[in-house]
Amino acid sequence: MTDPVWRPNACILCECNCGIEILVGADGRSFDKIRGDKLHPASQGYTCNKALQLDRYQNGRAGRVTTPLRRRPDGGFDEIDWDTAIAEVADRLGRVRDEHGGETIFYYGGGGQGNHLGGAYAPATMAAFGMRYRSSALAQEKTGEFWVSARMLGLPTRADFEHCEVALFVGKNPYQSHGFPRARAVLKEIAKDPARSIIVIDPVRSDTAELADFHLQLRPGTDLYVVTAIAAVLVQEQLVDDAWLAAHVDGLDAVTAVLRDVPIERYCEIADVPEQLLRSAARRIAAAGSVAVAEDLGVQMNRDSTLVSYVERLVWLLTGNLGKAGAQYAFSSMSAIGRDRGHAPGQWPTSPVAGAPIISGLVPCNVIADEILTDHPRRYRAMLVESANPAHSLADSARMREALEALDLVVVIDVAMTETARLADYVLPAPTQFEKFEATFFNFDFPRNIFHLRHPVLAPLGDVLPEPEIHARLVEAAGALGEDEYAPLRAAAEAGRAEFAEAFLALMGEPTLRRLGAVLLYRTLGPTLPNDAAAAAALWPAAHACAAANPRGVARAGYGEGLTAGERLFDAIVAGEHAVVITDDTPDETWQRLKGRRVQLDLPELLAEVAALPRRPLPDADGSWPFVLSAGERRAFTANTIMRDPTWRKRDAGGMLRMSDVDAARLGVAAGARVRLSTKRGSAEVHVEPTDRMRAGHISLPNGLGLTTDGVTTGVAPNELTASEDRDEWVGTPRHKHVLARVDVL
Ligand SMILES: Nc1nc2c(c(=O)[nH]1)N[C@H]1C(S)=C(S)[C@@H](COP(=O)(O)OP(=O)(O)OC[C@H]3O[C@@H](n4cnc5c(=O)[nH]c(N)nc54)[C@H](O)[C@@H]3O)O[C@H]1N2
Ligand SMILES: Nc1nc2c(c(=O)[nH]1)N[C@H]1C(S)=C(S)[C@@H](COP(=O)(O)OP(=O)(O)OC[C@H]3O[C@@H](n4cnc5c(=O)[nH]c(N)nc54)[C@H](O)[C@@H]3O)O[C@H]1N2
Ligand code: SF4
Ligand SMILES: [Mo]
Repeated sequence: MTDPVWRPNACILCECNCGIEILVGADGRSFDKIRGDKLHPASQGYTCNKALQLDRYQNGRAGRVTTPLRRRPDGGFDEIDWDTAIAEVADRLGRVRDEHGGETIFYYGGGGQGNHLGGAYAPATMAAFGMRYRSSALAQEKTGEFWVSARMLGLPTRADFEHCEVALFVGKNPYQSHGFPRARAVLKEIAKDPARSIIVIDPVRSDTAELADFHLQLRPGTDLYVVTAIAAVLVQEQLVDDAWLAAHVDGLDAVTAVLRDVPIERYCEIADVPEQLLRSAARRIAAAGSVAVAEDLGVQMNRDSTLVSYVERLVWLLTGNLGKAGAQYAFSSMSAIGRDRGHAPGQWPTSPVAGAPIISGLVPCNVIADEILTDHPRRYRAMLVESANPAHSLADSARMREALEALDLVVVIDVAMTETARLADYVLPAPTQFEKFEATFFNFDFPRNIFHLRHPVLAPLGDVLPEPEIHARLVEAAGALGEDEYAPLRAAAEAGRAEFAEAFLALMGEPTLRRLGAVLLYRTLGPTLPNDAAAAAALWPAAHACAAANPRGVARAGYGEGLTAGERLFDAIVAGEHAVVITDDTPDETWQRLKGRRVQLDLPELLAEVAALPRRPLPDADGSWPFVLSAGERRAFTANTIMRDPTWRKRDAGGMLRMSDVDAARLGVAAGARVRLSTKRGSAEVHVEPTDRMRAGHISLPNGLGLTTDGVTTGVAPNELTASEDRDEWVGTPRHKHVLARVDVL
């Protein structure tokens, strides 16, 4: 692979996964140049500043692990071979299962921003060892939104910013964090078009707010007052879309009754937002032909997060912004992410120790340590971590470390010696995302949705194994699958895809085999796939499920109809190195996906909270914690903990604490001054960046810093300062953006 050709792939640093082309150097390893891939159907050649730094992930001081490791009693690690690693890990997982039950082995992760293909094989490993409980980062951000969506609409939605008249961002800074294709370009297009508007609700004058026509720069943590006031303006000024509501929703009267009584002026005072500005923004939403809305961590990791997700949906539903161009839409998908059943509280499944709600199959991240650090008989005893760094990314890192140390066994599958891997008993090293087949399931675009199976662009370094192979070997070592199951399927696969489908479906009637299905496919269908793409085998049922669930969009994308459509879709995904369009929808497809269901506006428990809001006491000012800290802001050079080489940051190298220049002047600190930042949970030294973009009393730290590479730690790890009990009342998501704090000048 040393020919100097541009090889198509994707950026792995945020969920957009923009298509890129990489020019691999003559050494066969260095990324000499990276550019946007114009043929990519979603990103169309776009990248942001971060993609150009991907060589630092592949070849930088990234702390790569290139051979399996086993921890010694003294805390050091020994290199071991794969046969030993797999045999010992399977044996020790088996012992935990035999002594305490498989459900005490917890699975965490399954993919970062760019790699979900390996995680698609994890359910087989879970089945082989009787594992039941799992979680991932989604359970510290999106589960509130999933739950509210499931109950109101029965499915998740996204928004069409490219075609909207008005874009509304609630606690979301897409100029830096993206979240939809070509975000910076789309934002600039809206900003310069006098017929279109951007509305931003954010206490910070973020890069997105800089482009906004309406910036509601609220007091941190008061979003519930602001979104409720906006919804109330719609009702009280009779700006709701009555005809649309009559045709599509239930529960309007209950919602109207609550919103009619909302004291808008008082809520604006509480949030410190000018009432006229808020009313104008609400009127702009009502007058628009289409409104696209995104909420994100600024509210999802904050006070009242689930309630805000609910009321924010009321705002766009009251104005009829669903199922038309430029508004919210239901998307096609190759996975079931976020497609939950909308259990009412009391009916949802719960975690074994803390009794926390399990939404979308995920235990809330903030209770994981509680589920371990206890003498409860059902506590977790072991953990398998795949492509995640919970010792860094979950609330209260100190307690998380204690929890990991308390387990009988921790196994980490990663590319690097992360904060979590250092605490593991075994580290199983994987090829990087450019050394293997990889894909993500975070594609929710509309009207044309895509899927991208990325091919390896260089050879794996050292003695690493791709995740599907690791899972297959663990499943086999557990004795769950072997030649007895593989042989007949292999024979069928050699006879042809139709014969294979028949043989495979016959086996899937057996529930145990069904859960092992991904590995069965990998070992039997896998070897028949072109380009050695065995890892893509798990996409075969996914393609069929996508074709069955989205027949019109799949047909319009050119794959035909009926059973052959799934087969053709799969073949197209596997055939080339470029992303393919999987569905090509018409704007009304959302209504087909809703299948005639009416939208439920009245979620009684949540609406009762909104009704009670006027009587809710405001939090007392706490003189010992005068600041609100947002712990984990997305900036120009942050990318969760995927980039471990600190030199990738071209600006803000050490991750400054941003603070309003008013506070900086009051404290007498200049740019770059060192201060001590403390919360009830921890304290750290950090440099200050005074800015006129922040409100007095609000401070902000970047996410993904505080990583230790080559023994050097750069910046502050935000979760040294957060506490796991600071979480949402409903779904348990953390309040990382609202941590009470103190700043002492050094
Ligand atoms: N550059 C970069 N991009 C990324 C990532 C990255 O690490 N770096 N990570 C990716 C991931 S995993 C995710 S989940 C997304 C997250 O993307 P975002 O949610 O957009 O990112 P954040 O910067 O965490 O928070 C967004 C905004 O919330 C605001 N905020 C803080 N407090 C409040 C409040 O009280 N109310 C309101 N309304 N807003 C508030 C902040 O000022 C900030 O502008 O980004 C993705 N994209
Ligand atoms: N205080 C605070 N905490 C936060 C946030 C915040 O805003 N504030 N944000 C939260 C959010 S939204 C998120 S999404 C999480 C992110 O946190 P995590 O879900 O823990 O994941 P990442 O930091 O993205 O780390 C991904 C891991 O994958 C590894 N990796 C990279 N490529 C591969 C590969 O090919 N195979 C394998 N097996 N591993 C690979 C990387 O080395 C890294 O260890 O953090 C959360 N934590
Ligand atoms: S970090 Fe930038 S280039 Fe990479 S996927 Fe996200 S938006 Fe695209
Ligand atoms: Mo995230």
